[in-house]
Amino acid sequence: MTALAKIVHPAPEVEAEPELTDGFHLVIDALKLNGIETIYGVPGIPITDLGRMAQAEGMRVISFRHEQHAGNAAAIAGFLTQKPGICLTVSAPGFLNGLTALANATTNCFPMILISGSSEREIVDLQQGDYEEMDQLAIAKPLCKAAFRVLHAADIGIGVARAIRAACSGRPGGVYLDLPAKLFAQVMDAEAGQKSLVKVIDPAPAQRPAPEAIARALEVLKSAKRPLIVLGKGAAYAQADEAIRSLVETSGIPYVPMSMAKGLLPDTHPLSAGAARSTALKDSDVVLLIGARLNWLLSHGKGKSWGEPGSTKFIQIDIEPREMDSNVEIVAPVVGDIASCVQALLDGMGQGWQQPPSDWIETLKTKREANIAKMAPKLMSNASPMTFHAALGALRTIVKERPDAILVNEGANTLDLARGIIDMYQPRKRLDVGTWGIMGIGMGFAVAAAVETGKPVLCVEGDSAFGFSGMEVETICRYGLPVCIVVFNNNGIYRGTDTDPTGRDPATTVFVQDSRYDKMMEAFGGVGYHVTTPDELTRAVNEAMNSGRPALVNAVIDPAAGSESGNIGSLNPQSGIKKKK
Ligand code: ADP
Ligand code: TZD
Ligand code: MG
Repeated sequence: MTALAKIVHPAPEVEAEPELTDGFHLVIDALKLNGIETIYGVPGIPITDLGRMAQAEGMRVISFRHEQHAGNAAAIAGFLTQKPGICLTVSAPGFLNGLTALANATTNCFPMILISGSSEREIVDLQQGDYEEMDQLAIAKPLCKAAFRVLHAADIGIGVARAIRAACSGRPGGVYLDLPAKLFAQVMDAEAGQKSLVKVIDPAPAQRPAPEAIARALEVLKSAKRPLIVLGKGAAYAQADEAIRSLVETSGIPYVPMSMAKGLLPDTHPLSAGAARSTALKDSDVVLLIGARLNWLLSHGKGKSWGEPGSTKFIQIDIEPREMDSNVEIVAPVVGDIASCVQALLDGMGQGWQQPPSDWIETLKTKREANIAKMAPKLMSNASPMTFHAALGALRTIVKERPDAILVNEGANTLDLARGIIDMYQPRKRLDVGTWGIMGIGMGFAVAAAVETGKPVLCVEGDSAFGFSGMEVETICRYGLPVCIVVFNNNGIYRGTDTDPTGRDPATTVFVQDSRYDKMMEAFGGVGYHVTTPDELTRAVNEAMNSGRPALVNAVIDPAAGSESGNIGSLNPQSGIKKKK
């Protein structure tokens, strides 16, 4: 055929159909492009297909029984990985269920994104009573770090990028992303869609401290006779583990870890003053806070937990400038990211650094050894029913033998005593109730810990605490996760011995006596154990953790052993009315 013939008789051209994409796929593509591989959520209108499609596209989609636990899972995934954990919910009620977790994540400085489907704007804004109608964006705004809504498919890429950057940069926190139902079905050209996506470059940029701030901090630190480092969960989050260890060891300054910073250096480290916490806080003259706020957990940096007013000088490393002077004067604020700040301090110490006076180190060592010796016999009792101490003594040995297991812990006595008794050996292995002291994080944290790290998880749960998220044992069984739950069953909140003075009802703090939480696990195919002595507890937990299968150990604890509110009973208001004799 000649070229001319071609022109004269052109083959009929078939218009190629442009390839299309839609809101569903763009959300999934945007998350995947940013390295987000897991979604925690509960399905329903309008996001059921989003979950299905995400799964089909290779994402891990973990479905829960209640959004609060999916949200808690997302929050702790954020803490563990520095990537925002994603929680996906339906509108109004599902959104509200997830919102508690979003607010808690923000309070704890964990990066998380709550993505909720929402009803039609036109109807919501005219309050015409749509299915699950609620102005979710407005409600979320005051409870999280940032809140965004996307109305056009072409803006999904930017919306997801903004959410990621807001969650991770500076002080991490919770972000709400509102996706109205109509958005998911919007169609656009696939190529244009791909181009609209944004891969967030450097979502948490290093924030290097000013050299003057480092010099000032070192001056104050050098002047100290009784210096102390306090490590908070910000230090654990920062993943600057080697630099932090180096700072402690090079400076020779003793340290106290806050609850979730335990294990950043092993609790058995010679410079750990964890077991001499009261003395360390009270008698220190210079305190270097690293990723720890002077909130209620540190008695606001004043009062009877600390020395005379003005006798303690504070240096604070934090990424959030407004944290400085929040409770007491910070004489040397060091604003920046922990990795950079700690490294700068280390560099500034150089060769000529003087170790702290040895009498201070000795004082803390003596106190620590005395406290440990005083505790030791309590941990060894083999009495039945068990005391908290005896049961925790058994678990302490198990964690020592399995230092890479993740410990999830909530309750009152079960929390406060476990924090003191169970030594941690590795960073980010202790996950607990955090800044709010919130009950209900247990099963959500356990699921995400197992999913994100692949490590075995040991949950030590008060019987009340467990009840807040207990239904998620089905989730744990459904995904076959290596989670061993130990319920410290003392028949109630703090104690199981209260009575209703009128004799009519059970007391407000007690539960059904001698409940068998182990049967809940058996209901879903996991293994249940019922134990009454530390030896039985040890055997059961070891067997469960060796199997790698879901298990629940119902550990019978003396109902009279606990104290009101664990270690924080003093925060309870007391009635001003004197009881009649
Ligand atoms: P804890 O309860 O363990 O005392 P807090 O939650 O009170 O810890 O404090 C954590 C602090 O760490 C927050 O003030 C937060 O701004 C800060 N933070 C979190 N990540 C970083 C980081 N990468 N660099 C600096 N500060 C950080
Ligand atoms: N609700 C929420 C969401 N958080 C809370 N902290 C509380 C209620 C109040 N609360 C505590 O602070 S501890 C606790 C509650 C209900 C339970 C303590 O009982 P437990 O632990 O069985 O978990 P112990 O070992 O019996 O003390
Ligand atoms: Mg209890």
